[in-house]
Amino acid sequence: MINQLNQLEQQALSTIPNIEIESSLIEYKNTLLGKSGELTVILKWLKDLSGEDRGIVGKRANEIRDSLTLAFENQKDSIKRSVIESRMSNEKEDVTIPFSQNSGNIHPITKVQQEIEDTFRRMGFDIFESMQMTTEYLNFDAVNIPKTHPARDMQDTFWLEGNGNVLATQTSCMQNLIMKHEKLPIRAIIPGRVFRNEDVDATHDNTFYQVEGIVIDKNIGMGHLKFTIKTMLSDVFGKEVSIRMRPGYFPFVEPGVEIDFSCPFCDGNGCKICKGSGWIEFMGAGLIHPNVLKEGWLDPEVYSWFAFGFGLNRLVMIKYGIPDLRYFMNPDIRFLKQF
Ligand code: FA5
Repeated sequence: MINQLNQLEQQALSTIPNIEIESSLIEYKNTLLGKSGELTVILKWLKDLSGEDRGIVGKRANEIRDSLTLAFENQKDSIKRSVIESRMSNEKEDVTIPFSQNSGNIHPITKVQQEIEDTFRRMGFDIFESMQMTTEYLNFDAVNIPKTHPARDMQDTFWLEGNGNVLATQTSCMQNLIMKHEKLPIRAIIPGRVFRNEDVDATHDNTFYQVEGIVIDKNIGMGHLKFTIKTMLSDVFGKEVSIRMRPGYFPFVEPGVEIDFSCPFCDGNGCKICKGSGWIEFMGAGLIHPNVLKEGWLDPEVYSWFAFGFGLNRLVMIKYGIPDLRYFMNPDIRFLKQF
């Protein structure tokens, strides 16, 4: 029986390396090691042998099963390798195909955001990214909008289940963190994605982008705010624009202002884009409210400040004449290719 086993092993070990197709290898393995394979059948006969013979034959049969199993594994690996090698040598890349054919574009919102970041960097500002998910405290309480304040209703909020967290409704949710954790003086802009539980139409989405700005330094006033916004908008439109301020209400600034800029398409003379007024309503801003400063551990005796926040989608719509803000979230390549 030992001879029979040795013969079986020899024959198998010389056959296995010549099998080049994986399915044939599996088939051959079954004829030897499968349920009714040759070696399995021999192992079944063991029980009919006497004690001493059973030990000797059993040991040899198990050795052969291990050596064949290893040989099958090695051959399987080698078949796989040669399949990959032959594909690699046959499937050569065609370097003549123009590779720009399907390349993407930078989204217009990202493009304008990057331009704005460059302008602010030149003015010595740091750039922080706003959080998309935040706490009720940072989004509301820390910026002077306590629970009972009617201003909470101005921003329809997506509340997250369970813990009082929210999807950020405004990039102003970063004000408190920056005041507490950044070294003074602070000059920062904070672009970010915000969410409001609003009905979607041509000028309102439930997901949009804002850019927040905070300056905390000595001897800062409205003139600095005006210069900063004028510089940014003149860069965005590639020509000098004028700025005007009107009183505006936001709980986190006092005094608060609404900022408009002169229409860059008609130079303030009146056209379709500015609805004949020569001005485009743009953003909220003001000097930071004392309650917000106290909440941010700052001493109003030494420093002065301003903050502003605007909708990036709206600015991009004006810059490129985009009639409907729903295009921004729509992955239509014909829209995106224009920028
Ligand atoms: C704010 O969110 C204030 N945090 C801005 C601010 C910061 C004021 C610092 C003063 C100081 P408001 O809710 O107006 O303000 O939103 C700011 C801008 O976001 C709007 O002018 C508008 O351009 C844009 N916006 C608001 N709601 C939507 C919406 N549903 N879809 C698209 N853009 C929107």
